[in-house]
Amino acid sequence: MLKFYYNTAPNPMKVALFLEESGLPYEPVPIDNRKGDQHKPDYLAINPNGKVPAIVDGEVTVFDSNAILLYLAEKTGKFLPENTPVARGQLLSWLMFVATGVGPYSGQAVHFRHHAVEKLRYAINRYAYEAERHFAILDARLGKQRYMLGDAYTIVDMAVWGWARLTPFVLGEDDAAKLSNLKRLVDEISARPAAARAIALKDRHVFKAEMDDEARRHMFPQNARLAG
Ligand SMILES: N[C@@H](CCC(=O)N[C@@H](CS)C(=O)NCC(=O)O)C(=O)O
Repeated sequence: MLKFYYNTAPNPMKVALFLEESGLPYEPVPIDNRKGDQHKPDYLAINPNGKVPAIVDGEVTVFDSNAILLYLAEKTGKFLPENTPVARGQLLSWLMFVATGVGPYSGQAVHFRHHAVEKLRYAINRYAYEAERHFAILDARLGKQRYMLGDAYTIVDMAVWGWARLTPFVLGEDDAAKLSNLKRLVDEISARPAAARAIALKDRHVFKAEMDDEARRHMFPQNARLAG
């Protein structure tokens, strides 16, 4: 059975949503980042980047959330746009936009706003600005059409949902509230039974809740270089 290495962070949750939407049988395998599971040799053999998510599907291993979404969509033939060069161009563009822009800028915005050992006004402003700018591009598109690629719900909407459901945490409540079209999509997807099942995965395993010294040591190893 397909193994899904996960925790409840935004990138694994996109894949959890696809797995629940598609009905593919899978075994969720917890990777507790706050306990350092992501750095263990067995897991690094699956994902050399030491992050979640990853999947092992028979002899196929795939890591990076949007790569997994594309792999699973092509495997099942589900949640893809029509098979034309024009639609595929849009699919790849928006999938990569989320992978290389929305995700990384949101991640860094969260880091500097909530976790950095020094509260750096310049860094907080830089990443908040870029995260907000990326979400505003999604919001503008969703002001013109129901889903990211048009009339059909696809893996791009799932990729967007992973991060967009956390905009209050990423951007702050006030700036998140301005993204009304994005919120409409998030609310619609979150109301789907598959999303409820994906979110309920958090109850299947116990993950370390505290962001204490041990968790910071595993998640922010760069801090060791600041010591001394
Ligand atoms: N590009 C990767 C990023 C994965 C990523 O950053 N995952 C985070 C959780 S959302 C993680 O595992 N962080 C653990 C760490 O940095 O130690 C993807 O889209 O899957």
